[in-house]
Amino acid sequence: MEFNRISVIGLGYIGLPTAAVIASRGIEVLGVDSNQHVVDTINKGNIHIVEPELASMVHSAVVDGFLRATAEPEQADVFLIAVPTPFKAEGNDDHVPDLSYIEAACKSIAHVLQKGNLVILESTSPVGATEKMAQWLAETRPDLSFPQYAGEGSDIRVAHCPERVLPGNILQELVSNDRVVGGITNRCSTMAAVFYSIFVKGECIVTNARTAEMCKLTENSFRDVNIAFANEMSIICDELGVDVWELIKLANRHPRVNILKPGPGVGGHCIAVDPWFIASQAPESSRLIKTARYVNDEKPSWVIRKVKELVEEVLTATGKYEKDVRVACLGLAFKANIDDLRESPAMEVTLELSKTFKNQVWAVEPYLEELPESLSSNGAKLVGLSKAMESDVIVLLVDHKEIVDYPIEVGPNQRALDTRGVLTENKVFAFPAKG
Ligand code: SAJ
Repeated sequence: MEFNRISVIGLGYIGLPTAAVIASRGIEVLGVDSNQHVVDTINKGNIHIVEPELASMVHSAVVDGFLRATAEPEQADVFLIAVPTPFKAEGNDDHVPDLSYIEAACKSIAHVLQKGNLVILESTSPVGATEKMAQWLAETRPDLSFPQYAGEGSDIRVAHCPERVLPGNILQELVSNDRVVGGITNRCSTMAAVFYSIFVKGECIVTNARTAEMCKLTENSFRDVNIAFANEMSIICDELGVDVWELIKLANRHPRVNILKPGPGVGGHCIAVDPWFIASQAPESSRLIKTARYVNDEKPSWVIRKVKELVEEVLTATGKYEKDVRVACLGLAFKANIDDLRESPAMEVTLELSKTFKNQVWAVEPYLEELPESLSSNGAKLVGLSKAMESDVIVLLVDHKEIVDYPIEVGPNQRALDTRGVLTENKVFAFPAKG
């Protein structure tokens, strides 16, 4: 089978880098996105998201004629679906995944499908989504045979291959990570694995579609549960007067202990979302997974309470009026060294503080040129690190390189809450010292 023309449906944080990497191998890629602004931006050789090295890769791919964007699907050999899988409507306590974007993508490509095509779902999905996708395609194209009915000899092959790349390091991980490929049939899996081997240097490991779906959800749930443990330890240690950062360094000296880092909460659109896909399908049995979600979701409120206590301490120590206190929040992104504010616990903390302490919050975010309206409308101001050092309470929320490298000193009348362990001295001395 030849892979001469690849169509990527959904040109977001996963679809666009994937399209660019494939195009950089000299293969024709057609990117499809329903947002005309995204299509126009890419066709001009520009990008609408921030990811290291992506801009130059997309620019070259467009200029060299290997990457083109369009709002309407066209014929191709392989269709990669990388559309969002959010929760259903806001306020949905059951966190049921919304597959409507996948359904719409299937319906949009169905009319251009040809015998021999391979359709791969990359979106993180609940177990059974790939089977549903195959069903939606089959319903729209009764003239073609699909693997769920025709087995190995089907006209169209369908597989799931979840994306597993880390924002901030996407272009490297797209190539170096192993891929888990789960087809509706063995032939679907093999064909998808051969396709990925065009640009993936890691191994392509073959399984079935349901296991591949569950594998992705399991990876992110594993990380969420482990971060919840670290976050819970940080709260317990605060109560018991133990430095959690020193504690974790010491405990991690044990050969079978590897505790992750506490933080202000878990952000992003993956780790805080995917565990719910498991919980919504197995609600009775997912007790640990759900508890981890609650622990991580409650961490920003704990941070906010601690900051309010520190403001009280400053008032007592200095005799200042509350209206004269300044709170500096260092970092707004959902994690270090990226500009992404979506689902960011640092944003949640800063927003709440800016409402409580109107016109008194200073925010530092090296990756922003202006503050989001939600913060500026509450009188928060974007400042540099040196100005932030003049504040009364310093709240360190994101360990961006610029913040870690800055020599932060907390004066006698100042207070600091370090949610990322940046200010903690290295108190773990090995003896005899290794030279
Ligand atoms: N975090 C901590 N402490 C830690 C590690 C992370 O508080 O020790 C926080 C971060 O600050 C951030 C959140 O967790 O707010 C998530 O960050 P992350 O770096 O753990 O993960 P993401 O969301 O950027 O990417 C994850 C990755 N999954 C795993 O590492 C298992 C990535 O490989 C997936 O492709 C991605 O989710 C995805 O798209 O699903």
